[in-house]
Parts: sequence; structure tokens; C-alpha cells
Amino acid sequence: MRVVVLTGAGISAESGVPTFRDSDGLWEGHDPMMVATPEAFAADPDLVQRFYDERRAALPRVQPNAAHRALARLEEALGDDLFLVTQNVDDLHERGGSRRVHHMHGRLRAAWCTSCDQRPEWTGSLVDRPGCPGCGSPSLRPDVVWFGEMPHGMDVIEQELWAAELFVSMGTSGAVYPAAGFVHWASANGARTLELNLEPSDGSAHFDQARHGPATELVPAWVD
Ligand code: BV8
Repeated sequence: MRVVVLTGAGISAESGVPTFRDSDGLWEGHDPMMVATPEAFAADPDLVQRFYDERRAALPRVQPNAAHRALARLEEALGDDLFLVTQNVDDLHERGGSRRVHHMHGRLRAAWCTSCDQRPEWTGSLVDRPGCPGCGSPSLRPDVVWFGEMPHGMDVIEQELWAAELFVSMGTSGAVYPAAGFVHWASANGARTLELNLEPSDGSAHFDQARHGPATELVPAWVD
């Protein structure tokens, strides 16, 4: 059976990674339009670079949780019949054992050179404008998709949603598009749809079934 799984910040919440819209969410500390847009980067590159430097530096301090590990077991069982697409920019799916993860909003552990278009792996800081390993120019930005930018691999995602027999959304508020619209694409092609989330999301009513509770309980119970 072909399965598409979409994850959001909620799947990393129990690992200690702040979500965007819960009370202590990231956006609480920063207005998203002040840090996650090309305009914000153009206006104050150091502020934006520091925002992502802090989150990149925090990654080694958090660990994957039982939900990440359960999805790695699902990949073992389904192989190519599983397409895992995440809105998250952390590396917890990979560190939890998943080998094929589609980061539609990019990755904290990568930089993007706007001069030569290379996307080198990156674990350090970018605020001091280091030279690109490829072309040497100081044109590296976080390899993260900002509001108003096209998410990565939308053509692949659309193909997978059209071929899916089951679409499962985990740990996302359904507040950001185009990810929030995936349930409609999947339903339109006849896939069954399931939401696993701490509480009802903006899109819960569009799912065939919705289960609510912490991801570390719901996801292993569904996978196993
Ligand atoms: C684009 C990277 C077009 C940066 C992010 C109307 C229709 C269509 C589009 C739009 C529209 N209005 C505006 C738009 C555009 C915009 C958008 O959707 N805006 C929103 C605010 C309305 N979208 C875009 O700009 C996108 N691009 O549309 O391009 C285009 C076309 C042509 C050419 C060029 C462009 C790009 C959006 C990507 C933005 N980047 N992230 C960064 O990380 O800093 S978005 C960011 O917020 C995250 O990546 C994530 O995707 C998103 C949503 O967050 P969630 O993951 O859902 O997290 P949230 O905190 O919201 O919710 C957490 C959930 O977990 C909650 O439901 C909670 O209950 C649950 N939870 C908590 N704890 C647990 C739990 N669940 C289980 N267990 C727990 N323990």
C-alpha cells in the first residue's frame, strides 16, 4: 500500500524542539514575518542569520523520540511504498533512522549559496558571512524555505499524493500552505486520510479519521 506521511513541528515537540504556534513557540520569540521571509533577510541579514544559527546550534542538544523511530520502522516495512515529507528543518527524522526524508521547507544543517546555487552541508554559524566551499563568495544563507518562497520538490510531492492510498498527517497545525492543502489532494484521488495530532488542527474536519494525543504515543501505536 502506498503511504504518504506528512510531519510538522509537533513530531519533534517531545524532543524539546519548540513548535511554531504553541504557547512557547518560536514565533512567540520572533514575528515570522520578521525572520522567515526574503524581505526580512534583505532588511536585516544578521538578525535572520542569528535566528537560524541559534536553531542550528541547538540541534545536537535534542534527540529523536519514539515517533521518529517508529517512522524509521515503517520505512523498513514499506520500503519505496512510503513517502515521508516533512515541514521540519531539524534532522531528527534522519537521526531517528529514516533514510529517505523529503524536507519540503529545507534543512537547518544545509546552507544555500545564492551565487553558485550549491547547497553545502552546514553545522556552524553563517552570520559572519563565511565563504561558500564551492565558489568562495560570502553569499551563504540558510537552506530554509521562507514565506513567499516555493517549497522544495512540489512536483514530486504532487505525484506521491496522487499515487497514495493512505495519507497521514502528524504533528502539524495545518496553518501553512501548500502543506495544509495536501489532505485535499490526497482525498481527491481517493486516498484515505488520517490525522495524528495533539489536538484538533485547522484541517481536522477534512480527514477521514483523526486521533488526538502525543506523537510519541500515537505514532508508534499506529505504526506497530
Ligand atoms: C508558497 C521554514 C508560493 C522556516 C516554514 C493562502 C493559500 C496558499 C498560500 C498562502 C495563503 N496565504 C499565505 C500563503 C503563503 C504562505 C502561508 O501558508 N502562510 C500562512 C501563514 C497562511 N505559504 C508560503 O509562503 C509557502 N510558499 O506558498 O509559495 C509560491 C508560488 C510560486 C512561486 C513562489 C512561491 C512557504 C511556506 C514555508 C514557510 N517556512 N518553515 C523556518 O522553519 O524557520 S513554515 C513553518 O511553520 C514550519 O516549517 C511549518 O511548515 C509551519 C507550520 O508549522 P507546524 O509544523 O504545523 O507547527 P505549528 O507550531 O504550527 O503546529 C504544531 C502542531 O503540533 C500543533 O497542531 C500542535 O497541536 C501539535 N503538537 C504539539 N505538540 C505535539 C503535537 N502533536 C503531537 N504530539 C505532540 N507532542
